[in-house]
Amino acid sequence: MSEPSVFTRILRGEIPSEIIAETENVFAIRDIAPQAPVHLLVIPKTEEYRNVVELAAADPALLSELIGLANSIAAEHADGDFRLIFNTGAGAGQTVFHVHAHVLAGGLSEGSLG
Ligand code: DGP
Repeated sequence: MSEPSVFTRILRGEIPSEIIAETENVFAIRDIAPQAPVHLLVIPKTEEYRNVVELAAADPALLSELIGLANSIAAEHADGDFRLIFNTGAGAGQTVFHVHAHVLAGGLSEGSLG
């Protein structure tokens, strides 16, 4: 058995982090190292999927639930517009292999991915 992910430990209350929103199968927290004025993470409660490709293939309804929560928290914490980023693989900057979406919002530069 591998160790539980950092996000599972947050969900269990073993690592402090406020759960700012949740649905039956998904929860949201603030990123510990924000890269935008609003930087939230939306995470399935299960850690069985390592990345968004695995999640989409195995459980599209759960991916849809995740995107729905991203949309609601972007409306609650910013003006409703947001970037949704899934780093996929270590070479793309993924460090936690429990699928999660970064929700970036608020004061983003126009016309740029950076
Ligand atoms: P990624 O690099 O795409 O795997 O994103 C992992 C993110 O998780 C990274 O932006 C920082 C965040 N993170 C890691 N550990 C913690 C933690 O203990 N608390 C919170 N709130 N965020 C964390």
